[in-house]
This record gives sequence, C-alpha cells and structure tokens, in this order.
Amino acid sequence: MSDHDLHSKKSGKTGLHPRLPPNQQLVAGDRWPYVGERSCLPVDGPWMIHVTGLVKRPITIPLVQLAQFPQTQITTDIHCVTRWSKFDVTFGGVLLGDLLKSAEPDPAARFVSFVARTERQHSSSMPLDRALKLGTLLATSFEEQPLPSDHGGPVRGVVPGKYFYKSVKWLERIEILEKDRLGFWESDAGYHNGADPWLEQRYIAGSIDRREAARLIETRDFSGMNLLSLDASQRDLRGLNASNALLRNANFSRANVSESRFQGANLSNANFRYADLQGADLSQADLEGADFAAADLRCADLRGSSLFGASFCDLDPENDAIDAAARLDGSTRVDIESLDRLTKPQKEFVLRCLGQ
Ligand SMILES: Nc1nc2c(c(=O)[nH]1)N[C@H]1C(S)=C(S)[C@@H](COP(=O)(O)O)O[C@H]1N2
Ligand SMILES: [Mo]
Repeated sequence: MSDHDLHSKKSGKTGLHPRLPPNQQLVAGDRWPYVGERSCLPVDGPWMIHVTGLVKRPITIPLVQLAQFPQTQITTDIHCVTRWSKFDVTFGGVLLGDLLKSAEPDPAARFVSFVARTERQHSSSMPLDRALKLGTLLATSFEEQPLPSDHGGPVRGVVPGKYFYKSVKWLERIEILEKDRLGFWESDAGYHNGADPWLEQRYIAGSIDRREAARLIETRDFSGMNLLSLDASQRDLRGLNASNALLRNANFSRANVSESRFQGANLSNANFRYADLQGADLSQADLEGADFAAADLRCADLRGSSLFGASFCDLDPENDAIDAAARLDGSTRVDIESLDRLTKPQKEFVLRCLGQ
C-alpha cells in the first residue's frame, strides 16, 4: 500500500480530488510558483556536492561527476505548505540511495540533513530511512531540461510525498546524522517536521498557552508579536492592532476583525473563514495560503499583499462549483496584478466580485 492510501484510510480524510491532499489547490497548467529564497551564493569554479557526517567514505565531487551515478527520472506531485499543488512534475538526477551506496552510512546513521549553498545556509532534514523509501532525488533536470537556477538549479533535493519545503534548492551538502537537526523553516517558521500533506502536518502548535492568548486578546494589541498558530476563532477583536505581527497559521475563523490593522503582518495559511474583515487593513501582508472563504472583505485593503495560494471561496475541482463565497466588491482595494498569484478559478471569482 502506498503512503497515500495508508494515510487516507487512517485519517478517513481525502481531498475532493483523489490526488489532491486536503485543503490544497491545483495551480493552472505549467505554472510553478517560487517560494522562499530566490538565489544561491555565487560559486567560483564548479558546483561541489559533499556527503559528510556519519559515513565511512565522505564524498566531495564536482556536480558533473553525478553523471557517473545511475540516472533516474521521477514524476511526482508537488504540494506546497501554502496550499498550492502541481501534478506530474518530472525531475531527473541521482537517487539519494544510489549516492549513499558509495558513501556507506554508519550503522548509527538515523537522519539526513540537506544543506543549501545560500546566505542563510538553508536546510531541511528527515529520517534517513524515510528519505530513502520515498525515493528522494538529487535533481539536476526538470522536464528533461537543466533545472532552472531560480528553482534551485543546478541541483536541488526532491522529496516525493512531503510538503515541498523538504526539497532543498541549491543543494550543496548532505549530512548524515545520528540525531535530528531541525531545518530552517522547521525551527524558524514553525513548519511541522513531519511535513506529510495527507495528514496536513503544516505547522507545529503555537507556543503561547490559552490563558496567555486570552489576556492578549483582551489587549487587542498584537503588533510585532510572534503568535504562530494563535487561536482567535470566534473572538470579538474589532479594531485589533496586529501590524507586523507573525501570525502564520493563526485561526481567525468567524472572528470579528473589522477595522483591524494587519499591515505588514505574516498571515500565511491564516484561517479567516467566515470572519468579519470589513474595513480591515491587510496591505503589505503576507497572505500566502490564507483562507478567506465566506469572509466579509468589503472596504478591506489588500494592496501590496502576497497572495500565492490564497483562496476566497471553496471550489469543487471537478466542476468549479462555488461555495462559501467571500464578500468582496468595488469597495475592496486589491492590486489587480497580485491576483495573478491565485489559481485561475479563484482569480476569476475575485474579478467577478470586484465587477471587473
Ligand atoms: N535553499 C532553499 N530551499 C528551499 C526553500 C528556501 O527558501 N531555500 N524553500 C522551500 C519551500 S517552502 C518550498 S515550497 C520550495 C519551493 O520551491 P520552488 O521555489 O522551486 O517552487 O522550496 C523549498 N526549498
Ligand atoms: Mo513551501
């Protein structure tokens, strides 16, 4: 049984489309969004690949020597944590397993960390046996062409069956470890270390307890605070000041946040379903993967915000039937160009509401 079958049986939860994990949306056609870092550090000389840590024979080779290992093509589905998915993407390169055969991991080896050649030494890690079983690839090609540099070329990790943040771009080092070492997003942004899209392992729970949350909600001032995964559902928070707050994965469903200030806030994957957002300032906010189904956005300001993977209604992927439509109209302020970040049916829905 595949991982997918296993999970959908276990949780009893499948997306509307059998290949689409819960709460994901398909990006149209050949679109492939960019997420996270946009470039690597420059190299002078050839790109080098290192395999280090708990291995009998560490590897340091120029990338071209990967050609001497067996070449594998895989076709996989990409699922980004910010709720977009892309089906049937073909990558070519060398399987992690084939590379590790010649490095000979130690019996004590339990984890693998993929480290990028970027300013922040971006990394992501996972149990080694899972990485091997899932068919993790060191990808150097995409659709039979060299992997574009803005998508992680010349070489990136591709971990099939996990949220895409496990797939490290501009891969430079593969470190074999005895103990896990949390990656960049997992330690910095609260992304779940498991990253299973079928179980919706997107974020870890928030760090503030319920009493602290209740006290904060009383003050109606979240400005600049880190409130990952805060539960403010159904609260009356009219006039809240949440400018520049970190509110990834926060839950504002059915909350009254009218006239609130979210300017510059990080609201990626926030839940605003059925929320009252009339007159709210969401300008310059990160709204990637935010859910505005059935929210009231009249007189709200979304200018300068980032909208990859955001949604404003529920759509049946089979027939595009609309449910839980957000209320937007001519009074809602949106940059029309920013709507290109939405899936096509979401964009069309918003444009219709705006009367364009
Ligand atoms: N080096 C590096 N790799 C990274 C990231 C990053 O910021 N830096 N972001 C991750 C995330 S969250 C995603 S969804 C994918 C995005 O890949 P793409 O930009 O090619 O779509 O890369 C992953 N790998
Ligand atoms: Mo992501």
